[in-house]
Amino acid sequence: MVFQFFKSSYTKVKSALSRTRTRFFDKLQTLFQRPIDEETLDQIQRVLYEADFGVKTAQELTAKVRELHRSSPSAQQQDYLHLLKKELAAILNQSSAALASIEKEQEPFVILIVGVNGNGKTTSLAKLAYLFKNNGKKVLVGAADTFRAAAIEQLETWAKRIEVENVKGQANSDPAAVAFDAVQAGKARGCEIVLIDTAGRLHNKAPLMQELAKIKRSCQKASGSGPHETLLVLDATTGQNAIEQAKQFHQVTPITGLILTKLDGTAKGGIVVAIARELAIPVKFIGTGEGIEDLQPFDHEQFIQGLLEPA
Ligand SMILES: Nc1nc2c(ncn2[C@@H]2O[C@H](COP(=O)(O)OP(=O)(O)OP(=O)(O)O)[C@@H](O)[C@H]2O)c(=O)[nH]1
Ligand SMILES: [Mg+2]
Repeated sequence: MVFQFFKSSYTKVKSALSRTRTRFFDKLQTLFQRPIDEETLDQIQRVLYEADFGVKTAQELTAKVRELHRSSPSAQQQDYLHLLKKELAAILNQSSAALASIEKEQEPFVILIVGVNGNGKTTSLAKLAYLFKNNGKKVLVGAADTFRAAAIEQLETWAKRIEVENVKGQANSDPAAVAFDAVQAGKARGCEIVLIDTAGRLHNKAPLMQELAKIKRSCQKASGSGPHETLLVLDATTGQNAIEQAKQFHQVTPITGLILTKLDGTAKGGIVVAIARELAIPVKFIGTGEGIEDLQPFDHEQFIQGLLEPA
């Protein structure tokens, strides 16, 4: 199965980046109009750092600006912006937003959603389910967050609203068993996509991380070939800590892609670049709001344009 229908809406990406753009791009534009001396370069580096691009990237990009100024002292604002766009593209280009593809006989396509508490797992899962549903896929969601009764209800409410199948267990029951049942039910009911929600867990709590590995094995056992994607949900507003979370989750259960939520809620959208730089895991989707349609496949060209072009 190949998911060619995922198209990113630039209007949504641009609107989600508006806070970052006002805090970062506007300052940068002003700085590029000044003489590029050491003080201006310091400020450029600070602006990059404050937007969460990460120390290394902030230093390197500033060094590139210095180099351009040395080699072409007459360079203008547009030349510097062009340089930054090119450098960012080189960093972001490395990751592909495409979901894995599977053969028809391996269906259902199983996606496991994991992450730290409150990062936006359940909401992103519902948004993804909606995206698949709207593209003609038969979808089932499994409520393997059995830790909180409210979580089971939350997913059930979404499932009813977007009209997809739902499998749930009892509160406090074994989440691995619910995941197993959900995949089995997906198979039996001829679903093409099964999305499994899991409880929020702190990346430094070993028993909870082991539980995740067990849930994953359960999906494997039930589907034979899945989970085909294990997507880690990161909250863009948590800044550099998101990178640490990703490293720890990846160690316990290999992550195939990231969903970076709440880009609309931060002025530090540079975190996308820091993540691409630090982790060999592609950002596959970005969360651009709380609504059901506010999930976009990550398109690095749109992202750079949204960041470095006037509104
Ligand atoms: N603004 C904004 N809010 C979001 C986004 N994604 C999720 N949220 C909000 O974040 C809050 C938490 O979302 P949930 O989906 O319940 O998070 P969770 O990771 O499932 O939480 P736990 O199950 O408690 O670990 C909700 O209020 C969501 O509406 C986003 O992209 N933008
Ligand atoms: Mg949840």
